[in-house]
Amino acid sequence: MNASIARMFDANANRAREAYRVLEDYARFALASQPLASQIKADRHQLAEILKTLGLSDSFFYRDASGDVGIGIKAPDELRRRNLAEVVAAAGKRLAEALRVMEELAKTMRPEAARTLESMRYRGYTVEQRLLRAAGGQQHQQRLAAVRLCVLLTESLCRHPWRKTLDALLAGGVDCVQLREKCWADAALLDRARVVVAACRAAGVLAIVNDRADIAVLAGADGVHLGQGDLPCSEARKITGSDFIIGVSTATMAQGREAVLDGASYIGVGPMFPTTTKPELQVAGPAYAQAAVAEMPIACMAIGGITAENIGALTAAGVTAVAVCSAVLGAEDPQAACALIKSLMATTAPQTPQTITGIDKSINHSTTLTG
Ligand code: TZP
Ligand code: MG
Repeated sequence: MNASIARMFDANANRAREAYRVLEDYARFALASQPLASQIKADRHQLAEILKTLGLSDSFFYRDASGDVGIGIKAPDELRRRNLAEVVAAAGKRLAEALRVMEELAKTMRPEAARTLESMRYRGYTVEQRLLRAAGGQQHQQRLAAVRLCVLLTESLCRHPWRKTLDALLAGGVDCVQLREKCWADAALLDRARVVVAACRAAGVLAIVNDRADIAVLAGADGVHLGQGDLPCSEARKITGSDFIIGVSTATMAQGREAVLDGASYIGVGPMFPTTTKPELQVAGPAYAQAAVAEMPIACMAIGGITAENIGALTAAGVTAVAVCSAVLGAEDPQAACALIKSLMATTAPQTPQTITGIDKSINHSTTLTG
């Protein structure tokens, strides 16, 4: 046994084991994700097997911590982690580095072991990405679970000037504003989005842009809302990153499930009732909302033709969040219309998003991640 190789292997096996432990504990205790935790545990055990096949199980005999010249060398960022997501990211990076070093060393011994270490490194990237995505998703779920009323803001549907209307929504207790201007030029949409985002941020209200992930990101919005014909959620995430709300319109359970697996933060469910705002759509009805709320592990926002008069059918179906357009924008008093809908929603219990355990089905897929 080459002592230098054994010593390097020992150091990097320790690094990898520690990193696996951090990731595993995060999956287990923070996310309660059984599939992710067991995947990480399986890889940790596979590392022990590799060490065995390379005859390195006892490499700790070569350990010499007191003679390690690198022990006092510290980078300034090593002691700084702002949140759990940064702890996970640091562990993911350490894992990849350690596996890469072992992979190179294994090439001098058994190329098959090097290949296995390489595939473990790639699995590590995927697991880290999934953990971080789920971490971002958890924060979103908390904010989205508190949403009772989202208003879709379209200037042409406002009875009063749009800016006054926005102020009325904010004063009326809206929880989320979705800017929905379908045919505007990009520059005008970006300008409008920036104004809406600033006003919402000042009021502590979520701001979402319809259709356009690029404009949503540029405007500093909290999220983007996508229809069935827009960018798929997993593609939009390449623009927005994981720390961004993505809502997806759905009209059936199949579309709802697909949106969840594609990484949506919430789904719009509808239309609940006939609507003049989007008359071409077939009504999905409160039965769909009821089924979606019962099954989906993410927030569900009922939408389409919702008014103070028909909202009772939705609250009775377990709906806790509604998205409304014409009933508020076209009201003589949009502030009062918001406040009324909010009060009708107030008696509903908060949505309790499930852990990601229930939707985390594609752990062995190397493609799209969920969470
Ligand atoms: N998606 C499904 S129904 C709908 C959208 C955008 C329209 C919602 O507007 P309204 O006026 O509240 O029916
Ligand atoms: Mg759209």
